[in-house]
Amino acid sequence: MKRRHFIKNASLTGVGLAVGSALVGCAETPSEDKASIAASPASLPLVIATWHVMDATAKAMEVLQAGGNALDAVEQGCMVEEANEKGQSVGKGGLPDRDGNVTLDACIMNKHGNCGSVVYLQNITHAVSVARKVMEDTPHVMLAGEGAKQFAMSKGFQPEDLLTEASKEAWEKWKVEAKYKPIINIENHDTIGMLAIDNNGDISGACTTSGLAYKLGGRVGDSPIIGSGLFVDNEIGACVATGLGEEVVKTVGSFLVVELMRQGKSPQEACEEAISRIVNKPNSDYKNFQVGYIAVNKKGETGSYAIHQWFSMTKFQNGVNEQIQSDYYHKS
Ligand code: SD4
Repeated sequence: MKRRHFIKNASLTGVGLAVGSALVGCAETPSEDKASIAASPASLPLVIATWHVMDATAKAMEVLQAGGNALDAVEQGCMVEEANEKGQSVGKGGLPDRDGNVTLDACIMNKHGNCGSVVYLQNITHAVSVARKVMEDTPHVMLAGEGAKQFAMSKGFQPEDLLTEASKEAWEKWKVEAKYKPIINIENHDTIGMLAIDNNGDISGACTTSGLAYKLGGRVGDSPIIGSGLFVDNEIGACVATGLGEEVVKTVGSFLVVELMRQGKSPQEACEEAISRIVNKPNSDYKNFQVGYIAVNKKGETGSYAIHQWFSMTKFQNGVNEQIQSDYYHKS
């Protein structure tokens, strides 16, 4: 299994929705090369992504090595996972909300600080590409729901049923086990966030997700929220988040990481500080949820950090495409 499942109980204040938590999943063989070790002076181009997504980083690197820019690289890299029906996380095959609807959130941000985003998008596999069209072809940043879908179709995206047999079965099983009660259930978190620096030294990022499995209908997480799920500042660096989006939004996590890098912190230090803002809140329930960040600075140094074990980053640089096990906060 290449993805992790966070399983346990955690109630989301106000909506009585239980969202997942403790990590019982698994990661691929961790590299000894911990992300906390400072990166050596980087050679470009460079791609990093959340979790174990080597096909996606390979695609992004192929784009960069062919002379493509970082924006094309992150879009095409994320599209690999969106099209992967076996990954029940992103795009086609994503796990649905509790009513059985697959709803996607995605965003993209370029070297100029321009961005586009879609929230609660249905029936369109490549949400990241729709987000790019929002950025490039409209005066807006964000389109939601039916409007986002209509916009996508006007741009030639074909509507399709994103609920695969496997995801439908998982949802039906969830309904039986959880008795469709909104307090205790099992959730999977999944997202791909990707950051790239191209041969010109320019940075772009993207993030795409089906969000929390079995979420309330209408729920939107951090992933399409610029500054929370993703932030790029071409002068400084970039960050992308994964995990329980509500906690990322509350701390505007990705923007925070980039601002910390602006103040002189390394990507690793900045990710650690952003996690500490979450876990050190009064009454933080951090033992029952996961958040992870990956970041890159203008020098091509990278970092990653999470609350819990098993978060990882895939990094493709200098001809090596590898999974790097992330350091984490909660060690006991
Ligand atoms: C969300 N942050 O919708 C996303 C979920 C996620 O790995 O990252 N899963 O809250």
